[in-house]
Amino acid sequence: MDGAKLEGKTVAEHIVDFLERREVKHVFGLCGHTNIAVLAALAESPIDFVTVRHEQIASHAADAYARVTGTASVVLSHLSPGLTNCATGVANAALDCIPMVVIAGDIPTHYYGKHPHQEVNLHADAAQWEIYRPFVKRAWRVDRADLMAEILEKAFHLAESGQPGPVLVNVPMDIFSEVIPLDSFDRIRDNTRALKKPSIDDETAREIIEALAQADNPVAYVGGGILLAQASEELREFVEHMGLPVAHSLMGKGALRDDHPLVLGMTGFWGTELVNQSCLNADYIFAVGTRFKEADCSSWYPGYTFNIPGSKVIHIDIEPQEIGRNYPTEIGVVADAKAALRVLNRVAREMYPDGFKRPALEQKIADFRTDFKARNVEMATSSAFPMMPERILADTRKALPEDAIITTDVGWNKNGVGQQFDILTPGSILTPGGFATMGFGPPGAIGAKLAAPDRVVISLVGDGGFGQNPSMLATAVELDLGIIWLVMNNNAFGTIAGLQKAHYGLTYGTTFPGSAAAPANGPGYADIARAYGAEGHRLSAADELLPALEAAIASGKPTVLDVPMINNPTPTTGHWNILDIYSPDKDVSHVAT
Ligand SMILES: Cc1ncc(C[n+]2csc(CCOP(=O)(O)OP(=O)(O)O)c2C)c(N)n1
Ligand SMILES: [Mg+2]
Repeated sequence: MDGAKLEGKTVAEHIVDFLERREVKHVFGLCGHTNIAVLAALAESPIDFVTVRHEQIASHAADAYARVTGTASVVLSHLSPGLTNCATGVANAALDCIPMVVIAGDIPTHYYGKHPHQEVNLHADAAQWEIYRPFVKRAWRVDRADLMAEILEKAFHLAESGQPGPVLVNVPMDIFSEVIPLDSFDRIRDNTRALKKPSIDDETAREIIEALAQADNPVAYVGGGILLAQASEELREFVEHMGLPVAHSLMGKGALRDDHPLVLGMTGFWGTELVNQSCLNADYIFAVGTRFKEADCSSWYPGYTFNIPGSKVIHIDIEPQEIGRNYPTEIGVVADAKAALRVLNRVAREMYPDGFKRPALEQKIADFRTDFKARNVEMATSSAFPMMPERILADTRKALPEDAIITTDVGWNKNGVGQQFDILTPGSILTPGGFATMGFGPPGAIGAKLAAPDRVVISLVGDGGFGQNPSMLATAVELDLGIIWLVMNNNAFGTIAGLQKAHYGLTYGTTFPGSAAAPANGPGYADIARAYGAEGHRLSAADELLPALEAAIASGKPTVLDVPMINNPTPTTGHWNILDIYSPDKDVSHVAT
């Protein structure tokens, strides 16, 4: 050790100490000349650095990791192209309210504005941090080493509190290497690491219970806020006591197990008739942890998913901006879902000890499920090859244990999964809801597996989505992560191909050459997997899928299953406003192929 190290430590070393004290176990990222001081400090730490081949993989993996652990994940990025590569995953996390702290290296402070290597300086000097402003909760450029302790602490607090989300701590590389006193972080050492969350008062709770008790057709409508607050148990207790049927947004999927007798299903574009009709007929909508966004509300057109006004809205959310944004709200409450539901459960039991039972409603839900399954059975058992998407989903559900973690991408794997794939453990589906990012699922599975190594992790992904980030296989193989990537290969950006066909009668720029059965020039995903050192299998008959999945689970090896699939759109009873943009005055259905 040299003399300077005896009296101080570099900022990079302090940062790593701080992360250790916060019990961070993994940092996701990619190197560059601006962040190797941090990597050198990480090399001496029990924290594992998960190195990737593209920064988007780091941010998607970190996003999924935070979804599973429930705490802020950490990304370490290089400057400029590293940070912009990383941006899509950070924005994806932001739109789904996922806590994340991105630490990025930047040009040295003494070269601000001189155009040092890779500086972003077109509108302001050393301005790369501003690129993140529209999607992070806050971006800091750290211009003085002695501010690092309090900025890092604020960064974690902000990422995890209120409506969670990513933050950026942008650090000029000379600051990482500055030596500061050993006690520089002492003043924050004894601060609490977690903040208490806001709840609801008894008076408002009574008002809500009374409104729901008097309602004829109340419906609970829940979103990802339930899962972020880890409030599934409190939700279950409340809806069972009040006899409320439960509709959910895409992000709210799995808030209650899908086979719970009160679950209606996912609303919106890809909702079923039961859920959309139940919401339309509701006199009260009891909404928790949701933002009523377009896809979940059939573009807010009356008559498809919600009929508001008409139905009255009670809305509980941690973020005031979400309340009343799209629909008039009768009672709005800013509160954490878990804290609020705890109070509501206590007050409901005080006011109505016997609770409410709606056997006719439960029967209606059960009948619909039986009927839906019966209507789907032909497709769900079809031996057609390329396979029917319904059969792929049915066989996958059969092969997986109840607590398997499923990452989706966008396409059939998200819309069809939201509609007809039962999630049986809260928080076990990770989906890119707000940003709908093609390419999220495969690297997301890496983060999920690192966070929950003992659980089966599968990425359901389209061929388009898999093509976005195949180099994530390098990381999975290096870390020997037994993940399964099931490529639902319809040889197309199928979801968009379906829309284009419906409105323009063609598929130009939306399908790939060749066919799903015999891709003339298409990539061989199984070959790609094997080239990276993973297992890779291309299926040649529908009956091969279930055994292939079982074998992949049993092997515990990283495995890509390339599954040829018919390019049929996900059926829907909802509505999407783009119909009126592309085909005004025509009765075009997005179900058409
Ligand atoms: C990064 C990104 N680019 C483009 C889109 C628009 N988009 C939505 S679905 C889709 C097609 C996805 O294709 P694939 O992964 O093969 O799934 P499929 O629709 O065929 O089931 C595209 C391009 C997007 N959501 N994200
Ligand atoms: Mg596809």
